[in-house]
Amino acid sequence: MIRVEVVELVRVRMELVTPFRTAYGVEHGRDVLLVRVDGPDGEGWGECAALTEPRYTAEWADGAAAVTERFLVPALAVACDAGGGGVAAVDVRAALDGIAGHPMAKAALEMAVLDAELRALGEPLGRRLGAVVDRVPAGVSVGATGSIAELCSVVDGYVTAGYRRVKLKIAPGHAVEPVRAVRERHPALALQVDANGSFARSNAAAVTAAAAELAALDDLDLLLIEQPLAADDLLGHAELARRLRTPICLDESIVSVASAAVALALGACSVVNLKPGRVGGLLEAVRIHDLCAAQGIPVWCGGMFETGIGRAANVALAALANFTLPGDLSASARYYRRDIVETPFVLDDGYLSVPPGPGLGVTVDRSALADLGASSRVLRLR
Ligand code: NPG
Repeated sequence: MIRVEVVELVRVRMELVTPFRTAYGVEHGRDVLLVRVDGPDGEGWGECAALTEPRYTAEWADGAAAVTERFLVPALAVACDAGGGGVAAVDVRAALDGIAGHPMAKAALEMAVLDAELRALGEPLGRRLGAVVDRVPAGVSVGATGSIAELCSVVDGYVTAGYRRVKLKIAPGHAVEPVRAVRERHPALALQVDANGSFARSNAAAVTAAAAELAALDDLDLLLIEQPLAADDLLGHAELARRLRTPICLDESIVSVASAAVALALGACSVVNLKPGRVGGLLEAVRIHDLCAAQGIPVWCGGMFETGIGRAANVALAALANFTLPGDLSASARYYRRDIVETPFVLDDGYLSVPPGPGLGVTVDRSALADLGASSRVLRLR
């Protein structure tokens, strides 16, 4: 329980060190939305995973900032008034769910309250979530490249840097040849692919067409094939899972514990990519982790090019027992020339350390935010 008197919305544009191409388009950087809560018990930070445009899901950074200011902060204020001026992190999601949707915006606010609560208690986030390790294996997601030679060169660089798992983007017509080239170059590398739903088609032939092309991946010893079909096509994924040997993993389809339970019941996936923002918060992510653990379904932590703030939350989450596969958890330098936390994430023998300090365990570098031209809106709750 912490008393919240102020919510600050911080916006900052951060350019990626290299543009990142997916089926959604090319990401050159992020218009980051950070949320800071403050009050007599101290402050806490959260990061919103929404990107600049609503292409991955329906959320986007400006929309998340607007819904936070106009609806979520007032809802938090009502919860604080009911709680004698304070709110417990476990109650934030319920307090916000009178507003429909906007899971990434809600997740950022919950993260900020959780960070503040834990800092006040001197408790690390990992411990609160149930972490069982103090470091997690670093994985890297590689955007689509112009040529196979370029792709192999990029992968070589990450393998040399020590990354323990590589994820490649695939799409119809660009699924097998690039992946086979990387596999031939790195026979023992932990390798997986992500289609971001690009094999989806409007007709029932989607599964047949996808299976025809993706079947060739079954000989490449991949960890998984992520989200080949549309986010809402659970039956299609279940049919595809019956036709392929490589495990199917879902990302965009899994938006809550309830949707995870349906996906597992239908056999739509046998691995789950967990992203706190996509599912509406770290605490919902833990509930999905627990559901999957009970059914023997491994999970791993996905990424949305987070800054050191969101990455600290992801690394703590990825330290839970059923995160048995490396996540899209890379060093700060893989994303940004300069991170906005005082201790950027660096690879150590292919691992990222879970920050040991209270709360997120990172300190926001406000001078870096100022240098990057960050803007701020301070909202008073009372
Ligand atoms: O390393 O944080 C990271 C990025 C990981 O590939 C990554 N994100 O499909 O999960 C994804 C992908 C992505 C999502 C890319 C949305 C672009 C938009």
